[in-house]
Amino acid sequence: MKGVKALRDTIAAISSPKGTGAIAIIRIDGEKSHEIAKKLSGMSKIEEYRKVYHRSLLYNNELLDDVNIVFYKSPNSYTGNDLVEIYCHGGILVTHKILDVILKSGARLAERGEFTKRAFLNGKLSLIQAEAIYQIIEAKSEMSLKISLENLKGKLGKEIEDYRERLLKILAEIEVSIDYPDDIESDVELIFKELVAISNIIDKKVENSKKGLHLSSGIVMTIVGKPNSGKSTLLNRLLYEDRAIVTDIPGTTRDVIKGEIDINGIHFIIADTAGIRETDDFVEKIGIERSLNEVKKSDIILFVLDSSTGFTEEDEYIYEKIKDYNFIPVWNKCDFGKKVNRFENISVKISALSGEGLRDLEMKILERVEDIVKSGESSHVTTQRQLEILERVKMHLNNARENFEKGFELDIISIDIRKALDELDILVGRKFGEDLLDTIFSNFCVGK
Ligand SMILES: Nc1nc2c(ncn2[C@@H]2O[C@H](COP(=O)(O)OP(=O)(O)OP(=O)(O)O)[C@@H](O)[C@H]2O)c(=O)[nH]1
Ligand SMILES: [Mg+2]
Repeated sequence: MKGVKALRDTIAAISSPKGTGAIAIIRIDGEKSHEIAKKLSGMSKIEEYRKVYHRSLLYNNELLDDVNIVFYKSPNSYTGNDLVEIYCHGGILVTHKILDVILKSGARLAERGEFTKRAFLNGKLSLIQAEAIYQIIEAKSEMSLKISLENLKGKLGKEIEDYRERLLKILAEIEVSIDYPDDIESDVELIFKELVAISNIIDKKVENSKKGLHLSSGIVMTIVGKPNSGKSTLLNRLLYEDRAIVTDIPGTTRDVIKGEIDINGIHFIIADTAGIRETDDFVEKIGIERSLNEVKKSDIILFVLDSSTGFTEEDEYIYEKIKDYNFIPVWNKCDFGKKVNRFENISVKISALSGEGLRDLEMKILERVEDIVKSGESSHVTTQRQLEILERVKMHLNNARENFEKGFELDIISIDIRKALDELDILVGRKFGEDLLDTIFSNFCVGK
């Protein structure tokens, strides 16, 4: 923290997206925010806070715009400081002229995420809530949006508070046991039980968080199959756009082509790949290597088969490569051919060309990713930073548990519990360093 001044000096920024819109929002925060806005709007006194005032903004007698202004009085604002929001017309020029005048009147341009950083430093938000705000803005799927909203509402924070309290209680009981070592045989038993219980909860949370984090960036789905089976046609169909080149020449797709889709609110990163076959063509070979590489990174694979040719040796070759992965056999061109001679019961029959069977395929995909989705739905941490900390909590608690089992002294065991507690404090932002805050808030946009 650069001292209290850094928290209260006057900053301003455009908080709405760049570009033209119906309305733009300019925020001013800090000591001089009210004074600046009053001067520009010709208001001698603020009658009421959090009320919308319709005023003209003037600077050196020049009319800047007709705007709505809301004044927030510390501590009842987003940042906890005196804050002003100006809603002006959403033109690029008009917005920048107003910001310019505000800066000339004594504000400085806000850094990325500085409003939210102030909210955190003023105790309006926990670090987890501040991070949740960023996640809400960035959310790509309904599910990650839902989890981030829950985290903003404090769900995760409360859970972590609960872990903290339970660990503190364990520490207190260890103290008692050390002070009164005689009558505590059964208490030690209880302490151990509680330690195991909470370390199990954290283990589970780490596991769910990993899956959840993965989920929020998108489930990775790869389309593979022999050349000409209709993979690119399927990609285009799933994306509702002509992304990949489709021809009847086998070996058309050479590189991996990616797109993103939502199916029932779940986000997928989907990759079309070069048709896999044995070939002497140098470029095609590289493409095929890339296809096989994509397979390794996939959560789910769509194995596209051609029902006009039936299952061939080429398909067998591909099957050998993907059989240990989570794959769905997809018999394509069902409008055209009927040679469905493998995976009869577990496959989906579609026509990528006409769209027939696509809904069945989507349902099958959802069925297959159900496990990933379920763990992603439960409350979890949503950033890499949070996950790394939680993993350290897990490690310390597992150490404590092992030391207990090895019969170590209670005060040795309490060292690891304290370390776990420290990490939990860092997680919610009870303890923090300036560089940590810089890293977190520099991801935000200006004006947030
Ligand atoms: N009748 C019919 N033709 C299809 C269907 N899907 C794709 N095709 C045709 O099959 C040919 C190959 O389609 P692509 O989508 O390019 O096949 P691919 O699997 O991407 O081929 P490569 O990139 O060469 O590996 C094209 O002529 C498509 O129009 C389908 O469901 N029915
Ligand atoms: Mg293709």
